[in-house]
Amino acid sequence: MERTLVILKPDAVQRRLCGALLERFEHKGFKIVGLKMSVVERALLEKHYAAHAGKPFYKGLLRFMLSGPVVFAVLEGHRAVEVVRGMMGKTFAFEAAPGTIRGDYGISNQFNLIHGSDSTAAAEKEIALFFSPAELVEYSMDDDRWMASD
Ligand code: IDP
Ligand code: MG
Repeated sequence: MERTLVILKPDAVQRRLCGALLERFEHKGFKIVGLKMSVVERALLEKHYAAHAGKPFYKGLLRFMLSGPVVFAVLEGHRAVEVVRGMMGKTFAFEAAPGTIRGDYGISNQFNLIHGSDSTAAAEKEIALFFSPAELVEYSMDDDRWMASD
């Protein structure tokens, strides 16, 4: 089953939206297989956002992401990467469609509440960057026969 990495960014934590955002993913049918909170280590964040190094918003992005604690979640489910990206909405919250997380809770370009891996290859890398194997939990759910098959 596919996995993806979600980060509830510092604005989501400060605005007390973590529960509301995780609830959306649970209601959709995802299984939480990893969950923790911390201030991100700068070195890990630089690796995570390496593709954006040098872009005009990069320094501000690092400052924002280091400004307070975040919540890391690994979600497992059918086509997790694509479905979670869809639930997040477009990058700039002011453009994100109503019904998406960014569309319902934000309006800023930068403070857009949530990160989600944008490909299965990125998901694999990002999960390994922020979680040790022992922090990922294998378990079955009683509703798997409804939620977990193609
Ligand atoms: P994504 O989070 O939707 O995948 P990316 O293009 O990967 O979007 O950008 C990473 C993050 O950098 C965004 O979520 C947002 O917080 C920030 N960001 C991207 N582009 C801009 C910009 O033009 N101005 C300010 N912040 C930006
Ligand atoms: Mg991205």
